[in-house]
Amino acid sequence: MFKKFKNRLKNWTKKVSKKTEKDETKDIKIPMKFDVEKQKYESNLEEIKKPGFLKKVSLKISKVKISEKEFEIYSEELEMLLLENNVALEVAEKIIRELKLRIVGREFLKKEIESEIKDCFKEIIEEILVSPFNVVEKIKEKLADQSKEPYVILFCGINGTGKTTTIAKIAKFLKENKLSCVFAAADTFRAASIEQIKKHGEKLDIKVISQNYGTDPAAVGFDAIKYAKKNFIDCVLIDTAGRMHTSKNLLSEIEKIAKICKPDLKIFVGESLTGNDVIEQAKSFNWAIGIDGIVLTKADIDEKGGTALSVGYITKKPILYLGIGQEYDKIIVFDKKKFIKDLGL
Ligand SMILES: Nc1nc2c(ncn2[C@@H]2O[C@H](COP(=O)(O)OP(=O)(O)OP(=O)(O)O)[C@@H](O)[C@H]2O)c(=O)[nH]1
Ligand SMILES: [Mg+2]
Repeated sequence: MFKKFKNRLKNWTKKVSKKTEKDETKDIKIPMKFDVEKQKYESNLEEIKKPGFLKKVSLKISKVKISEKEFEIYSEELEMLLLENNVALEVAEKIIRELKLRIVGREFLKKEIESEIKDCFKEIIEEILVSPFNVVEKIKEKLADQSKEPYVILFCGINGTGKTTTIAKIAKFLKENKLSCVFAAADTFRAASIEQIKKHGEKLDIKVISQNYGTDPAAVGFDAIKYAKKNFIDCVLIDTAGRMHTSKNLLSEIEKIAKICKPDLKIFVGESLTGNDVIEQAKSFNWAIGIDGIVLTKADIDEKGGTALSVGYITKKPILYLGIGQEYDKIIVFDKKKFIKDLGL
């Protein structure tokens, strides 16, 4: 994730700080600043005596300002960079607006400008990313409160985004956290979907509740919940058929599943790679059933990473997990701090 984005963002901050180097010394107040620097160097008087020290100090204390006009030039380039890396227009504009507020007209020490711009960026990204909640804790809270009711998670999304694989990965992750699961094979539409989830069930030693193809998916979910209650299983993970977010009929079908199964958590599964499309999908599913969180899959093959930055901000829902490969353990809990670090900030 981020390979290209990270490098180009780094180059951009470098470029802005380099350009401002040309403006340098015109508004430096050497005596006052020298005193400040002198204090810093008090403990090392020997250093001060060395030839060239004054020049070194004045370089450190050179001040620069970025004017609104300069910022406009650079922000155009930044906007392109963000858009090219799958950041949605609305989010790119927000980033630029916030950055402008933070850096235009402010005096920077020349030696610090690059790191200051990076810090501003970091602050903005931190604000934009919705903080995820801890799913395991949520499950344990419910089980502690109403011990007879299982925790129900419904997965939705368009075709082939990785819903079924994500369910298997999450089941393994929950098992490692001492939570038992049952799968509801509620994709009764796509050929071989029931066999696919049964295979995962066999491999992970997880019971799969299924009916025939063509049956009502809500009934399958309901059966699985009944089974979990009877057998003291902690969680029910409901797989659903991939459906286009533009199809009203299919969205009303998932609405029905949600109405009948009353999930505690509705997770939208989207592909990290698909940029603005995934945002439109998340918006549609959110409109239909009110999603609680997002899993972005295929982050391992996404070099851009901007979708992760945008989808949460636009839907105001947190990214909970990132899928980073096809195997069961290729899932990570979404971590804002790590995400920002990976962005090179
Ligand atoms: N590289 C990579 N591949 C993934 C990831 N998650 C899922 N896949 C692959 O994506 C393909 C589709 O995965 P499924 O789990 O069947 O997707 P689905 O959303 O259930 O598909 P439908 O049920 O047909 O809508 C499979 O080949 C998975 O192995 C991921 O995080 N990274
Ligand atoms: Mg599936």
